[in-house]
Amino acid sequence: MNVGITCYPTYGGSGIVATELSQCLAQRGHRVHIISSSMPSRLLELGERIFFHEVEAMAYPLFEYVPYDLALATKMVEVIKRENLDLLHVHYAIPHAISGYLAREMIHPRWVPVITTLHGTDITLVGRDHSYLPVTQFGLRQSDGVTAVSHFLKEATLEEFCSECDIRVIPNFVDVDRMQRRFSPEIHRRFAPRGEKILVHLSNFRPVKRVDDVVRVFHRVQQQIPAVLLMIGDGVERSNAQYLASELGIGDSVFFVGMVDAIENYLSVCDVMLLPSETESFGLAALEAMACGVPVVATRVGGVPELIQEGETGLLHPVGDVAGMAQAAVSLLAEDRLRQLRINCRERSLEYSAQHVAPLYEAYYRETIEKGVRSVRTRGNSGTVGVTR
Ligand code: GMT
Repeated sequence: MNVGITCYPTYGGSGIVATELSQCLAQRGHRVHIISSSMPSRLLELGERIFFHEVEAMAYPLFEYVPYDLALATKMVEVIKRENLDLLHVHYAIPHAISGYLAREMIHPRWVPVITTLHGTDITLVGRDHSYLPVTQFGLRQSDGVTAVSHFLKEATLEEFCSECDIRVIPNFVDVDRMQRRFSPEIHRRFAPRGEKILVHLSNFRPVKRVDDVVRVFHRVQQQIPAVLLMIGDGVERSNAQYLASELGIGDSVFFVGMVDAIENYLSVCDVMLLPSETESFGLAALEAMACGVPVVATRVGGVPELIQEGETGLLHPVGDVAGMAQAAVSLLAEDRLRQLRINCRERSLEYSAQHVAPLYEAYYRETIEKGVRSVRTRGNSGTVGVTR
């Protein structure tokens, strides 16, 4: 197949999933065209079957905001026509589903299906805001296929956005060959020279991640056992978290390493991940940690309980339960328990391997194309309607 993929290129779960999927599809023989504002941060390299098309959105003094969604739709049309795409797959509904819809209408009477993958905050946070809700609903209804990364997200979407939408759950996945525990004594020594336990948090440091809670949980843990905290990623809440760590007198034990390329090298030296989010539709960072044998202390929100099995691969607590999460982390860090948890985590992550999940997307692509071709035929090539149950 010849597939167009659109995503946010920045450090965030939806962009990571889209990029990993692109690489996977290319390895499986498809031609993949990434259409985005810049090269996705996780894209390791372009290859024979993977191409990048940059969206150039012209600024003009009249525009207070550059109309990126229109420039994206225009680029989509250009790529569909020039590269003869079979399908457009957009990640994160806002505004990508709308740009995809516009592109599909602009190429009429030709037709390519648009599949929208919902990642979480496009429904649970941003999409829910009245300034975006009707247009997000419209984008979903007009998509030829909609997928969600967890059952939680599917149900939330059906309930609040589109009760008649037919949504396929295709979970997030991880490249289990790349993401695996390869312990580096050098990296371990750099952060834990006295053999301290290493707790880790990995995110885009948005308010929804409750990064302050990470620091507060760690503060309690290190009062009980020698430990350090590795903060991987970057975002608006980083400086607040840094300030809090120094206020609590633990600044020297908290390492903010920013965005790093090979996160598996860092995760491989860690003992427990902290993910105290307000909401989390899936929790890709948790899956990546698990693939590297790291159990997770998280909040019991959204799709997290679908991934993390209580007591087997981690422990879950209510949002804001700093004391509970600290106790949970201490209990997981007991050496005997940790050994078994590491094995469980790795085993669980194998159920979410790219080898398992990429074929689900492929099958869905084929189904959607086939369904669309049929519907175009029956409607005399007059375009498609949105997918309904
Ligand atoms: O972080 C966001 O605001 C959006 C998105 C992203 O791009 O990181 O995160 C969501 O998508 C990830 C990939 O599917 C999921 O693993 C995250 O759970 C989800 N974030 C939230 O629901 C907060």
